[in-house]
Amino acid sequence: MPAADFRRRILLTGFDPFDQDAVNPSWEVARALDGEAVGEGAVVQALRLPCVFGEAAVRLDEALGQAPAPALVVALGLAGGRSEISPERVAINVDDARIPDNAGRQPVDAAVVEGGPAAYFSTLPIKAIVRALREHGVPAAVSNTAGTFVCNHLFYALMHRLATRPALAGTRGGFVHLPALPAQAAQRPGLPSMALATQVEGVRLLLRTALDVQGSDLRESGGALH
Ligand code: PCA
Repeated sequence: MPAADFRRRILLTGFDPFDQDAVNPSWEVARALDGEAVGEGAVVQALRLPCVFGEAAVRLDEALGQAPAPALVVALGLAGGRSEISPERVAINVDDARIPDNAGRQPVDAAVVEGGPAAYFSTLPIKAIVRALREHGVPAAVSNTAGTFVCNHLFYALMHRLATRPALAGTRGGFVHLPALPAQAAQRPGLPSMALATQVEGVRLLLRTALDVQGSDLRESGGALH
């Protein structure tokens, strides 16, 4: 059997462009890392998801169901206006769309999972990730809200699967928002941005940190007053 068959799988998702954008850094970063080996014997599998409520989670489910179960699942999305790579702390059980998704859906105050818990915490070591990125010169900060659009929807759906499916009991996962790309900022003066190469390096580092840090996360503040 080839060595690759023994490798652990890291599922790394990115989204289609949305809201009239031509590009989404989350997919550009995921595809740049597709097939790359991270740490000891883990390999990245990139997955492109539609920016559509419901469908994004269905496509994620298909990839989660493949064998072997992934060791790590990191979902990426764009947070236009942020200047740092931001691991999200918490997913909430709410869809409340300010704009329509790519299929024209615009749910308001709907549950992601009917009857599900109000929220799930990321099981990524978000503090250790922020520390590692900053030490390597990549701007990063914990985020305490993933919003209420498709990113939070996917994040909640992911954490619900990881929490409830026995086959995924050993899988860690979470969501990370990325800044816009410079080309996007050029179209919208004043929008913070980060070069693709820096974003790719940051996500590479965060995957390595997530594999390396087992057990409890660092204990240092990543809080916000509001
Ligand atoms: N960002 C949006 C959805 C897709 C994406 O990349 C969000 O933050 O919800």
